[in-house]
Amino acid sequence: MIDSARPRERAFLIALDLPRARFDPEDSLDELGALVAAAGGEVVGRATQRRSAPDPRTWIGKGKVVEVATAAKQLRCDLVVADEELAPSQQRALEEALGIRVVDRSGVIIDIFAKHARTKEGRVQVELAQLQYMRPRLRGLWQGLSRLGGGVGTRGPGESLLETDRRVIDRRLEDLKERLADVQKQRAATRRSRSRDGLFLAALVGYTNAGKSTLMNALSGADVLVADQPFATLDPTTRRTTLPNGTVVLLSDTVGFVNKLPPTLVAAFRATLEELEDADLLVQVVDVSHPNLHERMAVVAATLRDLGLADRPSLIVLNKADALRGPEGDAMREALSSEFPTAVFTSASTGVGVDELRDRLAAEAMRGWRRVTVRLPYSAGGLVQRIREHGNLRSAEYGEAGIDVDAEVPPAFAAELERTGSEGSSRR
Ligand SMILES: Nc1nc2c(ncn2[C@@H]2O[C@H](COP(=O)(O)OP(=O)(O)OP(=O)(O)O)[C@@H](O)[C@H]2O)c(=O)[nH]1
Ligand SMILES: [Mg+2]
Repeated sequence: MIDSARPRERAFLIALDLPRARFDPEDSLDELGALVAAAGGEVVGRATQRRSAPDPRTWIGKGKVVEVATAAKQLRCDLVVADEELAPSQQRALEEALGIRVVDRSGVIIDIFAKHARTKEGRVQVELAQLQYMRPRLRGLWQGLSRLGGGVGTRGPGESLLETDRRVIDRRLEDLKERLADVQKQRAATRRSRSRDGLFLAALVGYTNAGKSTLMNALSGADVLVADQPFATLDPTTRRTTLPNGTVVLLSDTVGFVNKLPPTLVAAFRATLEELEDADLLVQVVDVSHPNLHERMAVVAATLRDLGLADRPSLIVLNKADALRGPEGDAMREALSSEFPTAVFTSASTGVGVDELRDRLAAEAMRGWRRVTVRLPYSAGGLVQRIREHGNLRSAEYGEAGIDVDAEVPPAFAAELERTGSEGSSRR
């Protein structure tokens, strides 16, 4: 939607100031500006309009249309970007009224995803979202083309051409959905084998650019991409890591959230987000250096609710704590400590607080573990190694009658050990 192959397209941003909006419109426009920049555009102007509701036809009101059209012309803009997903008819009407190409927030976000998708799965998901988004907007796209006066459709395309395109898109959508279903099957298989392994899974979630990937690297020695831009991570990564008490856990890094995440993207990335369904713990990473951190936390909470994950145990990590400097920073730190008494402060990029986070993860992983003392037959000696990996082996004594084991392990594993061994046969 934003052509990143050409010199940076000049964008004029518009937002509505509606009652009960989660973000202040100026803050939301700042964020939209960052999104437009990540998509390859350059912001040259912006405007907001206070309204009780969007104009059903052109989203912004009549007077504002004239104002924006004049400003955009003066600033030699290539496009106007609306800070909300517009109905296809609104987008068309606004384009006509302004006489300039109109892109909406969803279009920009989908663009960034398309730019950043690396794996086959990521590409399939993005294309699916793109086509679903574009399909009802085809007519507008065609009109845009004909206005450019290019060879195709200078006389305006016939409805039949549009129909052909819809059919092509529908066929492609079917194809993509099938491929995604295959991917989902594979994922489910991996998940099943992992759950058999019984490892504790902690998933890093949070607003985009909060530092999830940096934290993933700091905690697990992984080497996932870190970048100061929205949606650097699209494809989930899972790594095993050993915590201070010897516990092995899985850590999972995944796509970040943003305010007004396009519904077609959420649907298409369901497979990726399903990774979160298995998580024993959601590690909510918050960027404390951002002025809108509370609004962003509310977006994350709402997104988790939409994904059915509101009740999952979670641990709040207040990241980028190195940015809290001076008296103001100290006051902020204090306020956050009392607001989130169980949260951990970290600086993923300098490593401060990461050890404490490791300890907290270990404690979370051990919550609900049971202490078992059993005598295992030598034929089940392999279990001792598994205890080392998945639990805490306090002692193992190799006697004539078997191995006397004293350990703390996850409940399911405890039951398995008790079935295999003879109970209470060890000392104490
Ligand atoms: N000052 C400071 N910067 C940090 C810290 N942690 C991460 N960053 C920076 O924040 C930016 C985003 O970091 P990422 O780890 O890519 O963030 P993310 O949450 O994975 O972002 P997405 O994958 O895009 O959703 C990068 O420029 C990091 O270097 C921190 O503790 N302090
Ligand atoms: Mg990331």
